[in-house]
Amino acid sequence: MNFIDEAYLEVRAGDGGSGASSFRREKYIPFGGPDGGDGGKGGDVFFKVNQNSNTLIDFQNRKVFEAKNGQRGSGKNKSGSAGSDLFINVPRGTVIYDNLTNEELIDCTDENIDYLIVKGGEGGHGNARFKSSTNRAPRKSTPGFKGEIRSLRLELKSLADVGLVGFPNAGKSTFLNFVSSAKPKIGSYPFTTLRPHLGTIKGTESSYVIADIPGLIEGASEGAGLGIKFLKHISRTGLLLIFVDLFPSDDLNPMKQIRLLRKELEAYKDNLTQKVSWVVCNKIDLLLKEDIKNIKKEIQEHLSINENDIFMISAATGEGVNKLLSKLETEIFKN
Ligand SMILES: Nc1nc2c(ncn2[C@@H]2O[C@H](COP(=O)(O)OP(=O)(O)OP(=O)(O)O)[C@@H](O)[C@H]2O)c(=O)[nH]1
Ligand SMILES: [Mg+2]
Repeated sequence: MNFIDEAYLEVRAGDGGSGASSFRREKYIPFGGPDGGDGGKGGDVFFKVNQNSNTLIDFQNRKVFEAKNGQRGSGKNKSGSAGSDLFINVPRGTVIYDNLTNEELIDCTDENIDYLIVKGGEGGHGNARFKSSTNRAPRKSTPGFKGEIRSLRLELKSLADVGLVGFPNAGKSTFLNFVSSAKPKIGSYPFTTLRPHLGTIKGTESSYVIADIPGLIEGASEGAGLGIKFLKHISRTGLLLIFVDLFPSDDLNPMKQIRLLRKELEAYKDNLTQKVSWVVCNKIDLLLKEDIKNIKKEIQEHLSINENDIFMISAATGEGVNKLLSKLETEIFKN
């Protein structure tokens, strides 16, 4: 599985080059003045969003990222050249923390921005700078300044508008396959999905993104199953779809599923229950019309969920899916 959503690394900006101490030496000018140039500035380090990447796997092996040092100055007032900057590509939605203080530094969301993380040191001054009326032949020059160094933690929190949560096998991936061109694997066994998948839905006016994550099970918040570590990928979505399996293989009836899922979401640190969440009951193709109606009523009444927030669909046949999609679009773009 080459999906990695956390990484640790060190970034080092380049040091400034030192200033030169030098005197003009030319024919016929026996005592030339100081002509040592300044050192070049060290390179900066930036983060940049790479839209084609969705994992931090590149940081598994490489831990140190360094920009180039500035060159030293030289005679004839020649400044050293600046060290080149370093650009580190990360997936969209990567949040960068200071690993020592845990402070959030940058949220890499915009592919048009170069996010500066550490600044290169300024170059030192050459001795030409120190010439004055009282000292016409200074030897003094200064070293360059050190580049900044920072130890970082990177966390990928996918950016999606809608998140799918549900027990394994509820049909989340089948749904994403049906509505988008994303192709997460579908399986008749639990834990088919092992990493988040993002699918883009082309709405009537704009597109939006749905995130499918691995299924949750009871006790997920305490680490059971694949645990809740993937919930961070839906922590930034405005809307959650709680996927319910209407044809579960065990005794997890729909009401039980919703109750347990709500409990796990509540236990998550960002308290995901504060989001807008709708209930999506899947696999209606396997049930009688009468039963579908009753289940919906039961959910409405026993869990006090608004009728408009419950959807009965079949991700296999597509029944009810268009209605859900059009409501989703309205909700997402209502502002
Ligand atoms: N009859 C019927 N079967 C469905 C429907 N949706 C999904 N399935 C089946 O249910 C099984 C599980 O589907 P997945 O989409 O892999 O379920 P998931 O929720 O993504 O499961 P995990 O990745 O394990 O969390 C597969 O065998 C699907 O073919 C549906 O609407 N009707
Ligand atoms: Mg799946």
